[in-house]
Amino acid sequence: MANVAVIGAQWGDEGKGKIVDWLSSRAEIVVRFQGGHNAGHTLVIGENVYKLSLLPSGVVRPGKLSIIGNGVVVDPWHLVNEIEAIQAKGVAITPETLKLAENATLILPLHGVIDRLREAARGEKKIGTTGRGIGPAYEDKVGRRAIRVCDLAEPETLGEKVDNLLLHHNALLKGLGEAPVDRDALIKSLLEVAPKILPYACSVWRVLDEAKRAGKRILYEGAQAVMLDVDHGTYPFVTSSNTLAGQAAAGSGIGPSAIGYVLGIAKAYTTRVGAGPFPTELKGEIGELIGQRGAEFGTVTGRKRRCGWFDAVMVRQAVKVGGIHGIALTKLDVLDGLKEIKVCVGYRYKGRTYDHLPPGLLADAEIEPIYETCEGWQESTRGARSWAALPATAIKYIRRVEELIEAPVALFSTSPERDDTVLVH
Ligand code: 2SA
Ligand code: MG
Repeated sequence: MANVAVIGAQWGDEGKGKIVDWLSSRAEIVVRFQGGHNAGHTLVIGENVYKLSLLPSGVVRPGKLSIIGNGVVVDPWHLVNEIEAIQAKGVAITPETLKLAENATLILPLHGVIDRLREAARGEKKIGTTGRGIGPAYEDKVGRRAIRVCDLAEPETLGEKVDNLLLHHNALLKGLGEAPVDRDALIKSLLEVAPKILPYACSVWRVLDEAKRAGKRILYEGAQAVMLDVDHGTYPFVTSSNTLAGQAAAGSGIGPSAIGYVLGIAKAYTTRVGAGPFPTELKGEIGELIGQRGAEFGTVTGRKRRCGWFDAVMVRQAVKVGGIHGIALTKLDVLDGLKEIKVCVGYRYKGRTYDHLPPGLLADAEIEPIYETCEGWQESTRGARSWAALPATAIKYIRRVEELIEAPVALFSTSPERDDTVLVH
């Protein structure tokens, strides 16, 4: 197996965690390269359920090296809590098994405050963020005023950096009539958390370079998805990072040739959490049914996910812009028993048809999906462990999806269990 990058091909929650966990049995290193604790993965391993949001999914497998790359925004307090929660389940996490990029940007409490204030101010027009401070932290990074992991190791210059940061934020907070951030309290809490995360900090690029030269297999674990990418997604209803596989290189400090195979994850239907356009959304009974059966609630915030039919136009675009070689199709079993299954093959808008997502029109509710109807299957596919165990109509559905998205379905999965993952090609 070459190195693999796993990315979401829709709007997130496609089941990346499960696939990454499954693939990590064949890799030595698992790397997160963007996003932060806005991601949410639920791993079901035997009796144990692990909820991860910042730690790479390989962390629950003994003997794997987990890496948090520089492209990730790291809330140090959250990181400590998550490490402790996973350790409490008997999983060993040590500076030998977890490496944190010293040049990663920190999420500070003020970022969460700003995120939530802005969302409240937008009212009806809110993005529907996770409220975790992701956007404001990336803004500070690009604005060249962020506090980074390595800054925690230099208490003598931390005050200066915090002053530079607050020069920006306190002026804005004042304008909004909000209390300014207390400089000394922020420095104190950063210095308190520092000894808990600094043992994991290192030059991740060097670790990866050595791994690459030693021929170790690397798995890059994307968070969120192509349609939430800040450039290629349904802007402005996106997250604040690049979620494409290309970011795996920049977000961890390794050249693009070290990425290898790009696996996109897509559900056999579509979900979205948060606001923004969703042409194939089903607001009635079928949408409810899919949501119930698929247990479609956010891992991080518990928010109910919006559900709809598979949008082949959107996934095809994700395949192209994401450089996706193959798709892992998940949650096929959720569609069991439906008489008919629809697939979006184009959009209609003001009398014109489109075979792609027009960036300027997307936010318009008037955009209408053009559907093709596939025959459903009455048999249960839950836990199917081979291609042969699938009903003929389910196979036909998968084949049609492959044609429409112009990429092969390389894997499919039919339950949250680690072993119910089938390699097709
Ligand atoms: P943010 O917080 O700034 O990244 O939010 C911006 C948009 O990105 C969406 N987003 C997500 N969508 C799906 N899943 C995500 N992670 C959690 C999960 C979500 C949860 O895996 O279940 O628990 O609610 C995720 N993270 C960000 C978000 O909904 C906004 O549309
Ligand atoms: Mg998730």
